[in-house]
Amino acid sequence: MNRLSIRPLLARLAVAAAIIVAAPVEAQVVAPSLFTTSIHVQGEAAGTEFDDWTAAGVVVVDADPLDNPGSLDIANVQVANDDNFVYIRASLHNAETLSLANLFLAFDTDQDITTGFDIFQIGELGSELGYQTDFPFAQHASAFNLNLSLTGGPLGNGGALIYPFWTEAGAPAGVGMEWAVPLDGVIQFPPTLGGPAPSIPNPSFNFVVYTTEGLGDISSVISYTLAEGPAGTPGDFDKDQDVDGGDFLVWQQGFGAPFNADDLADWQTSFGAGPSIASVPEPASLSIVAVGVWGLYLGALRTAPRKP
Ligand SMILES: [Ca+2]
Ligand SMILES: [Ca+2]
Ligand SMILES: [Ca+2]
Ligand SMILES: [Ca+2]
Repeated sequence: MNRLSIRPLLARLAVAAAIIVAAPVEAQVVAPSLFTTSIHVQGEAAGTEFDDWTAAGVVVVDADPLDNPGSLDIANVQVANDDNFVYIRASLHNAETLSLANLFLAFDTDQDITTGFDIFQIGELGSELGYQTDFPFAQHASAFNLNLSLTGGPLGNGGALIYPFWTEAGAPAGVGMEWAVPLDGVIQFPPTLGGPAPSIPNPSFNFVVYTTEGLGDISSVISYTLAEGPAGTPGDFDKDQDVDGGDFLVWQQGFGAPFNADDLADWQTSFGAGPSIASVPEPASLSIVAVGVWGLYLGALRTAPRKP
């Protein structure tokens, strides 16, 4: 992953902000929540990379006008999610392939314009989390980029999967981009700012897609609420379609939060459900930390159906 310096952008943002006298009010739109496991970012056959959006039935939530000819000109924005990512696609009006190095996302993760960075001073988005292509950065009311590291996500640094992506030849280029923004990113806030916190801490957030063209091209403020996936088998805590010893380990590690005794009862009831039964963990492999848990576990084994 290539990391761009944000410093030049800061300067350009300052210029863009300075020339804005009366910022037009951006439209605000609410995107329908859509849970789908059919969106893929990277690894798709050449020429089909964006077909998944249509196949998954993701509607265009914002149709930005052709208002910035000659440079990046945002057109349609779509959004959906699964358990691991929020997926965003932005298409461009441009017909020719352009560098996408200056394509950005900004997330107002608490839907509060008084917290976070006011992108282009439109006064409708206080962004706590930004992405320049795939590169994440934390924002603050007083700072476009807090220069804090992130963890989590498939890249380990909170970075998004993107298509097109950076190559040794340079910046991603094309006429649109799709992002898979990880939902398990963590911003390494210092203790003075409360310590590490999820990069997307709430199920509902607002976001925009923008470029360095200032208000010449920015999407509407899009509100989105993460959709929950279809209910699986109770007790399938690791969501691998079965209820087995692996789920017990997940429950054990999450005992107190997010899991409680009721969840263990689900696990007991459903134990053995699913297409395959992994081996039940041996006592020696478990680190039982909660008093009484082991007894519940043994109780479950006595009552649960066993497969040979
Ligand atoms: Ca795709
Ligand atoms: Ca546009
Ligand atoms: Ca905010
Ligand atoms: Ca499972």
